[in-house]
Amino acid sequence: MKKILVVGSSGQIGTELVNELRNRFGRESVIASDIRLPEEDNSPFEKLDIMDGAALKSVVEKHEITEVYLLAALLSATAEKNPEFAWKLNMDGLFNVLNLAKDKVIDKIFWPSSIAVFGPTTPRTNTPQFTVMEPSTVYGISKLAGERWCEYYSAQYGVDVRSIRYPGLISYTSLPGGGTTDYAVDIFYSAKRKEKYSCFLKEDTPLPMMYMEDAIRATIDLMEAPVEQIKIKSSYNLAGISFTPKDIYQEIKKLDQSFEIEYSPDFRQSIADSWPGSIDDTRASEDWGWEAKYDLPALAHIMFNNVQTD
Ligand code: NAD
Ligand code: AKB
Repeated sequence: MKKILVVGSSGQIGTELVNELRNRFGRESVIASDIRLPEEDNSPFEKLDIMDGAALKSVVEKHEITEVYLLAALLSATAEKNPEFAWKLNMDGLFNVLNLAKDKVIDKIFWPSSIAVFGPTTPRTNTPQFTVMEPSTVYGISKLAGERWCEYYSAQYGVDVRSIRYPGLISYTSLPGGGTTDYAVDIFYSAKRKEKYSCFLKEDTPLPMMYMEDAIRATIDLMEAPVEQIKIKSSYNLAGISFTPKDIYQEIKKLDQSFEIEYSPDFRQSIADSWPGSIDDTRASEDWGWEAKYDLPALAHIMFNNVQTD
């Protein structure tokens, strides 16, 4: 019987992923876990530090877990402030889970990579699945190393590990956790509070983004696809919408004419400048049928109507 453990369940993705997995497979089949207690009742829940391999194994054995979704990590902006810890968390957590699968304690793993695996020497437009990858952030380096280890564990030990290079994810149920794409969520809170938004990126910085519902559907579709369809064992490119801060500002202004923005780029500008502006996700479409649903107007409309500012 399928029994899922989500590690990092209190974060931006985990909050929505746990809900959707429970809708599909039943509440008791999905165990949430994090070092941070959830804001709302998220039982069944285990307080778990992914860097503690013995504690992870004990939770997995206690609940007879068959699949792990590993979301715990430091994201790009936070990681730059603490590179050594980011490397440790992002890599040790992955090894602890990969080794459980190598030892046949669990059957399947989902581990997210990121557009951060690409770097300044990568073609920026319609970035191909296979291309130059020289990331310049500690976060990107950890994600690229993680991809190589996933492919290695698949080839050497037959581990079934599946991965997506998520673009920046946009959602209203929980706040993002310290990334460079966070501006595209923050901007809606300013708009709803009727405050001028101070954007930490320049107006003409294109980045790949995606509405969370698309990302959750992609994640579960990938995990549920027959194993023979999963041809890429490192991580799949995934595309949703590409836009600049100016594009999203203009979209929100259609919903509130009085909304204003100013641009005050900080250290995150150089991170954004090193990433692609758009992504070619043909292989995800061909191998397991991926197709994005949400465009920029739909995303802006949903976000504007749903962010809670009190
Ligand atoms: P987040 O920061 O919102 O959530 C991460 C969660 O992990 C937090 O709740 C945190 O408390 C928990 N955590 C941190 N250290 C932990 C530890 N030692 N043990 C257990 N839990 C721990 O991040 P997110 O946006 O939900 O991202 C999840 C994953 O998806 C990460 O690997 C991230 O790199 C990847 N990703 C996210 C995006 C995005 O836009 N959100 C894009 C690309 C990739
Ligand atoms: C970040 O900005 O760090 C994340 C990501 C694209 O990986 N949202």
